[in-house]
Amino acid sequence: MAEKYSFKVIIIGPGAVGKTSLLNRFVHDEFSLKYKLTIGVDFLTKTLEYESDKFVKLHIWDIGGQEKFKFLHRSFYDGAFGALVVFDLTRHRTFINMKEWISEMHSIIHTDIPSIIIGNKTDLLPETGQIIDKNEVEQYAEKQGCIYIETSAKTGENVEKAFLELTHQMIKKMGKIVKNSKENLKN
Ligand code: G3D
Ligand code: MG
Repeated sequence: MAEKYSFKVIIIGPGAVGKTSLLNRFVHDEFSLKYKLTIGVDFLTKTLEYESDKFVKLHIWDIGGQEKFKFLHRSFYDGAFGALVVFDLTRHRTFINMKEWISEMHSIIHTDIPSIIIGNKTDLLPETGQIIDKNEVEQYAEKQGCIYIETSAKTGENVEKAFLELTHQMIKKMGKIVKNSKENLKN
């Protein structure tokens, strides 16, 4: 299996929104307490078939227990080519905090990288009701030039879709970079 590209992807957002669970669902197709074992691991790798017979290798970095240690964030962001920014649909505060994560990302990585905003824990909505106004999130995402996707790491709903969408955006961006550099070489 030949991968054409290999990308560093980061998962950021406030604590307990489900970042590690989403990663575990995507990489191992599991939602269980075992995910706790991944804490302390810098990244997980997964090869994804993004189009028929075309593969990409994702190195997905989980901010893990380092959320609180802002001085470590710079090296975490270093070299990231795509980001999943997660909040918890059942806690409004996490939507506010998620915006601070996006600001921090922009202040550290000066170029725009493909990013997806994720509202996680849809499985709990029948219990909690709609706490966060979906229109508000969609408007915010549009302003940031991001797509907004609602997921559940517990049921698996939309998890693969979110990673796949991000991958397509990264491939597109990489295609443009390659094309520009070829043109620059010619000139
Ligand atoms: P984090 O990595 O962002 O800190 P975790 O978040 O993945 O550790 O998840 C925090 C808690 O939310 C965990 O519960 C986890 O099981 C739960 N969780 C994560 N995603 C979902 C989801 O989609 N649906 C539901 N219902 N719960 C989710 P505990 O109880 O172990 O703290
Ligand atoms: Mg975690």
